[in-house]
Amino acid sequence: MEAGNFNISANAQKYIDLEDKYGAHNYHPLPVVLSKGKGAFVWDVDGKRYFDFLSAYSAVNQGHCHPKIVKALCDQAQELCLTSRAFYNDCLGPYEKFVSEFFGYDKMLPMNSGAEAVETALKLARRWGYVKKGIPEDQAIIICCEGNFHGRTISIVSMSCDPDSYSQYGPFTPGFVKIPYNDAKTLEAVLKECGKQTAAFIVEPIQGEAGVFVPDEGYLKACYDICKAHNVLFIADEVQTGIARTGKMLCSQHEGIRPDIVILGKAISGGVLPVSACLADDEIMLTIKPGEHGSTFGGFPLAAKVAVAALTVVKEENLVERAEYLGKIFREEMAKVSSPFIETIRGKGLLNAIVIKPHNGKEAWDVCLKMAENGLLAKPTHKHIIRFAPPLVITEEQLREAVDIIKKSILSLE
Ligand code: IF1
Repeated sequence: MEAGNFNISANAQKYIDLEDKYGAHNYHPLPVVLSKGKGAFVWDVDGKRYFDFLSAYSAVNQGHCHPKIVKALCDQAQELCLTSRAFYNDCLGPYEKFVSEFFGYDKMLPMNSGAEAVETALKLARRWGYVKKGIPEDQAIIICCEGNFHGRTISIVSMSCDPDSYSQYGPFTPGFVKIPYNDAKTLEAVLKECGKQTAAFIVEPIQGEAGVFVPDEGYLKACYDICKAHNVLFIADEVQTGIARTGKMLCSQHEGIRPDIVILGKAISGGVLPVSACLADDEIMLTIKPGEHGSTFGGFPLAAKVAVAALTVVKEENLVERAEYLGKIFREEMAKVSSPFIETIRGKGLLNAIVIKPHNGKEAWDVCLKMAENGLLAKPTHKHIIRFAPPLVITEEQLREAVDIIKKSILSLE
């Protein structure tokens, strides 16, 4: 996509050229080169300030370079960085206790990327299916939803319906059955037919990548009840929706359900390190025995200290309440904008999106370039949907200033 008349300085172009020459071309970023972040803001290499309305896809809920989280990183980095799990250390146990109690589960299994935690959940579900449910070996089914995004490993893209995610990466991992999102009836029909062989149902409480697709009220609860009726595990992928983003600590809590397995990533570290985890109770978690799963860096001392600090900040700074309150203001203010570009505004808490109707030969990408010119960063997903997800530490005054930038940018393109 073109950069339009977006001005790229020689200084910025230098960095863009380096990535082009020496880096894989597996992304198409907006032509903005960042060098500093603090709170709800980032600055580019020329010193221009932007509101960050992507938050690294909801990894920076606590704001960029939060001092308490950075301090936890720096302090631990001078003591002990990595032991591997060949030995114990004085950080992992306290971390596991903290996280298990924070979310109310018996145990957690620490990993690094969100995809690794998703893979861990899939392995836990299959293992539980064989060991506890008695599904015949190698025949476990896991049901997933069309429009999902759970990461980019081969097994995860085996669940995907997006050719950009899966095409020419086959052969794919078997055992996944895809059903429409926001459709509990189909889940019930599929489980009536093959519930005995089904280990789990994996779902995003809100489909982020699909364009902040908020399911109907009661959908998650209905699916949860159907899973319970068929002795099927309910897995919530809260990598993007978790950690206060949608106005609850976990998005699943909007419907009062307690998933059998919760997958966390991104903001569990406040965007300081790749940290992820699976949460589950003993009946599920203890089906994996010593030496049957793990990772060199999973739960390492830096991650342990950073994640405890990051989760502490969420509570200390009331980020759940802030996301709920400020999200309402965002949607109310944007609903006041009358523009041929705006088709739909949707979201929960501070995970929102605007569906852009192309107009005047301009589309979502052009809106994002114009917002960048005006000092706000956001990026389209699936061509016509712009996700708006600022750090949850944004103040009401800053949010209103940002909304004015969004309005001004959209109106200027008409
Ligand atoms: C990219 C998308 C978002 C996720 C959910 C697991 C993962 C993700 C619900 C895997 C990761 C990231 C991946 C990142 C961009 C971003 C993304 F556009 F790719 F789809 F947020 F919507 N479950 N999402 O959203 O976590 O392995 O990345 O740590 O790949 O460009 P990860």
